[in-house]
Amino acid sequence: MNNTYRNAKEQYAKFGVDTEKAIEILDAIPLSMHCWQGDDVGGFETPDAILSGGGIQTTGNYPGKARNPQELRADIEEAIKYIPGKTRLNLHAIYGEFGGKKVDRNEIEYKHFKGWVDWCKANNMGMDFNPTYFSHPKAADGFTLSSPDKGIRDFWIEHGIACRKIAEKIGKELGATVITNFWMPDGMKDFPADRLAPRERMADSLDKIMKVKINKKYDRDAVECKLFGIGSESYVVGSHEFFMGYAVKNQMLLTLDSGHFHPTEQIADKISSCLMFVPELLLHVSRGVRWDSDHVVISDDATKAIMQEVVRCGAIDRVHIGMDFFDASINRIFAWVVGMRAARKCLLAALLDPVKKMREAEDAFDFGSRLTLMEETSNLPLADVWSEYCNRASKPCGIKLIEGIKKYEAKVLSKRA
Ligand code: RNT
Ligand code: ZN
Repeated sequence: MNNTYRNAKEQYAKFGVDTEKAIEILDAIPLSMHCWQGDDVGGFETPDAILSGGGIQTTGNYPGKARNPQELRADIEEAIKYIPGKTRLNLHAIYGEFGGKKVDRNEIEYKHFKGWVDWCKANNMGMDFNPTYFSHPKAADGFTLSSPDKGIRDFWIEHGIACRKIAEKIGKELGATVITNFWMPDGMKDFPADRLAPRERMADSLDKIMKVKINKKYDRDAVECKLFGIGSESYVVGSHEFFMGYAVKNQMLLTLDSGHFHPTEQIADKISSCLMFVPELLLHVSRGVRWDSDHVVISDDATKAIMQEVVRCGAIDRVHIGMDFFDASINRIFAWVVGMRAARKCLLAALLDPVKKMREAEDAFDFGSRLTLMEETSNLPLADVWSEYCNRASKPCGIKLIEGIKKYEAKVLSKRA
């Protein structure tokens, strides 16, 4: 324990906060790292899926993106050298290993993901899963599970069922629960003449997917809402109200993505309300700049507020935290590392808040003391606690981190055509 940390520990203790306890809790909280930052949401289908039809978009073409599962795994291994704490892998269905063959989305099986499971086992990582309802000819019209065409709906229903079965088997193999997240891009660019029918079809399709019995010990399903996307500005079938209702009705997980609401609306305030009516939540921590742009997460106010709510609701066990950003304009390892570290740093900040004292003041209607506590603790030496935590986890900080990743870039990434 060095002097800087000892000093920080004393300063927090004055507010009744135990930094050791905070570090211990922090280290056990899993964060799910999304595979799709590594190759700009491309995946490994044959022929390559081109990011499209999804109302999502990557921008930038920084060299060195992963071109196959081996490269993606090597890159994730590199990123993890700089990411402290428990990291899970969040995989999309298009990232299966299809052996150069065309395997359509409704035909995928566990065997296509076995390589990932073995790798996760070897790296002591849990796994999460996502059906891929975009970048596919049958999603090109902008509709999948809510399509007016029964053939299209049936195809995507089969995909959803296949994914739940794969996730269940992954969970069984890993001996740990997989969270499977359903996000469908379905929506319209311009004002619809019928907002109801697509929603009825979406609910009906999801019912058919969820009807298939899956062991909840190994797989639990989440539905992700969204306000708008590129090409679905006027109407998204799976809106917040739609999926909040669907999740409450079916007692499944609701996914809140920080980029999926009005640009000035934040998800932090929604967490406590949603937790009252759904069993668990999945978070997609992202950073929208003026729109759902999926910038790399940083320790900004919005992210801090999200983590505060998770901690203050006492909901660490009921809120699964996943990342969802994809910046193709910078070295992708930096993107992962910065985003994952920022999310965890915000969690640490939340765990170091003098919540007990603030609540005592609040219950006594002493809002002046509450505000003062917030402000006076806002610049306590969080960085020193963070460095101590990273040291203990043998993860470099600061300049060393930049140097390390740059070395990998020179040695590995820059050699990729
Ligand atoms: C899109 C959703 C969704 C995707 C990933 C790739 O707006 O946020 O979660 O980003 O599934
Ligand atoms: Zn998301």
